[in-house]
Amino acid sequence: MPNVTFEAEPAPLSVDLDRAALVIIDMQRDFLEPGGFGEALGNDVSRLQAAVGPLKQVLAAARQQGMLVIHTREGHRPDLSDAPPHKVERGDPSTRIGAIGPMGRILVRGEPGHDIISELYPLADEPVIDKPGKGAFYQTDLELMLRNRGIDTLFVCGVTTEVCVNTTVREANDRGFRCIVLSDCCGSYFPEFHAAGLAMIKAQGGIFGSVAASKPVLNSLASIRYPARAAG
Ligand code: TIU
Repeated sequence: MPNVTFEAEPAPLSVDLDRAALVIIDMQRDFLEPGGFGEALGNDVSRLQAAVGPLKQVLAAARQQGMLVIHTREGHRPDLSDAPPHKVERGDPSTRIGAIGPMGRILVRGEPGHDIISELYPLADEPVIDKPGKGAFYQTDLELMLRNRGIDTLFVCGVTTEVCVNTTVREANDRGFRCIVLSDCCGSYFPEFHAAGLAMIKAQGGIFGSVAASKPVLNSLASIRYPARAAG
């Protein structure tokens, strides 16, 4: 596959698509719909919806290019044995992790609220990483999967910008992966944290990675011309 080049901050990038993956962080009903973990934390979950449309387009383009697509979900085993007590004990007991909400038990694997929203639902051959923490590398086999496929660059999208996206990017950066965060494909309950989360990644010459809008990346992907196949 050819390289794609596009505008990004702090500097334009050229990426070898054979070595790139799209990593979609925690686009789960528990974060985006009423009655889940995000709302239990006191947030207006509708603020995350803006990322869905652009992310849908990026997901379609990545699939068309045959790029590796990985989805993550934050959540815990039904017995909560992998949930740190200090994480579980936060907030009102009726809305804590494991409590029963309108979409099933909050942030528990296998419950409707834990699953990925229908608009971005994984295909059967796309790995889904179930993670107990904010970062996608902590206590998961994500790094092994990426190394096995020779991936060195991650396009990172999802929610929330300053929590699970930022934590994952920092983990990836320390492991030697280049991260490109697609700004309009991420979302936060707090607009100011979204802006600060992106600013922290690209500051100081790209201390954790790069930030790009989805449009230039999509345009660059769409401009790829493959050599015509020989007839017969
Ligand atoms: N609360 C918040 O902003 N985020 C999380 O708890 N998890 C993720 O970001 N996925």
